Amino acid sequence: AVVDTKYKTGYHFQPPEHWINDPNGPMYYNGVYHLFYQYNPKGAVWGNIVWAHSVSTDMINWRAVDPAIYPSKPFDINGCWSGSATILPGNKPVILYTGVDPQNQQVQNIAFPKNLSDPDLREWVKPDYNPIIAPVDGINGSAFRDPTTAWLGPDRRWRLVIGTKRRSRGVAVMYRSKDFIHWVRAKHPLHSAAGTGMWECPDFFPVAMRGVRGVDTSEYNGELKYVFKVSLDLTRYEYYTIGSYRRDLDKYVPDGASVDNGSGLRYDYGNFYASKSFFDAGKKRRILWGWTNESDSRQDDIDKGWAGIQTVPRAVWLDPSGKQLIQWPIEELERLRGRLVSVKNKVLRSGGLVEISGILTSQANVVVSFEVTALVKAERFDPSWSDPQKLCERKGTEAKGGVGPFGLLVLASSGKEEYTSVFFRIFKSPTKYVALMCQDPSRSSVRAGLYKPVYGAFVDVDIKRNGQIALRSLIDHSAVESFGGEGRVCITSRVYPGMAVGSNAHLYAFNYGAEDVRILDLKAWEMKKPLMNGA
Ligand code: DQQ
Repeated sequence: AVVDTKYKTGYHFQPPEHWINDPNGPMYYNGVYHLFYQYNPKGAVWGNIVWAHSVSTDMINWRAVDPAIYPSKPFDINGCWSGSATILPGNKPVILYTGVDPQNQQVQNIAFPKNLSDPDLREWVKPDYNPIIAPVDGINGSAFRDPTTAWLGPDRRWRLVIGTKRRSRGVAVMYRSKDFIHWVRAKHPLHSAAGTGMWECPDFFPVAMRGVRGVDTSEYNGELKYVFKVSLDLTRYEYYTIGSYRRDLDKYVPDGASVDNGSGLRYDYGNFYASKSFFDAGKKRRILWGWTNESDSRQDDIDKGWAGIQTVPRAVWLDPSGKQLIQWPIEELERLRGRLVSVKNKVLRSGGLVEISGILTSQANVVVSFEVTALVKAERFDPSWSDPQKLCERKGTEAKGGVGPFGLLVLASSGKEEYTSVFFRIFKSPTKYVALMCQDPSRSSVRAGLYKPVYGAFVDVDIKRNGQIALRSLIDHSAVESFGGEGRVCITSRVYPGMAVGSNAHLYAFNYGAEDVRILDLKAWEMKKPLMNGA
């Protein structure tokens, strides 16, 4: 098949061709990172799903090996869907995944590496005693999938959860096992929430209360908080809460700092779904992978011969406030930084626009810190503005403000017919200042027929403290992955410029607010292309 490379990303994970979706079973084993993912070996639309498999020593350069798990037995003949890896004591990896059986029932299967001394763990064995967990006793067999990484309890029993629903209630049904093969359903789910619909790809893991260090899923001590995340197939958004894990009840209890439903906290307020984390025992950090779908049409995907990427792997840890997570691209990504341009201490006057030139900006990484010199002209924040995405829709790039919009225009054509904007606005409420971050692709392409949602989120920064707010954007041809407030808010978009392609893509810093803003420090690097699965 011929693959149209015009919009292919350079350093975001993807295979040379065809459809991909969820990241599966990410793990670290003997110095090698493994990423499996949902893959259609026959085309650029969802279907024929297998677990494709890639290996890496830095999570940036990837080598493709043969698919690890593919339909071959009754227990997975209609699809090998999402799942997770667990490293068992004695350093033995195992995979649990959802198989779709001849009756189209979703069942849970186990697979083991055939040869533990193969560093790539290329071959996986699916024992004939599969499935190991079936949808019985009232569980809906068409809504029963995506087993988590298992964790060990003080009673030496393993636990895992599987996403399901009861009517419109999302449920993380829990199972326990002594031997990892025989699983018994717990009377009570680990967690559930009314009105959210089906829970896909649940994830449950501990985070340290202080510091950036990651924690193994089975670790247990008094200094931990827990994160519970689900993907909602109704809205195609994810949300997470922070809480505690009541071992006595085997229940997760959210702290209540954010709401426990689809309007809650998100890892990414943009195009990001079916995410999964794992503990990197090599560098002692927790890593998050997420899938970013295309925003062009199904026919566009078929025509270009590929669809879907994974976001750049992000390290995740608890914000010192304890109320949310912080995410940051893994440090290994910085090895791809090439030519650099920088701007220091430059005032962006009201209405100002500065081009950042001298490098190729279609595959780049921009890091900028802005200083808001005065807040007097900040617009009043209306407390009824509870939905930041709507606020970003109403107050787009062009809408003049008091403090902001200021930020970046990326993948812009020289005449500004096309651009994607990433920006902040600062509002004043009676008690505090409110920072809004928006990513707006509505002018990203002159082409018709594209999905161009405006995304937004409030950034929990204290702008009054030193007037500073930071932005980092990973620009990669058709992907814009942005981190606001040092990783407090992430927003990923897919864009398909018609003109702002390759060396015709420009980068600008802008300020369309009434108040001046200063660029304290801006650095933009061209990004090199890593080895990407042979593409
Ligand atoms: N994708 C998989 C399912 C999962 C969904 C199938 C989430 O296991 O629930 O490709 O995107």
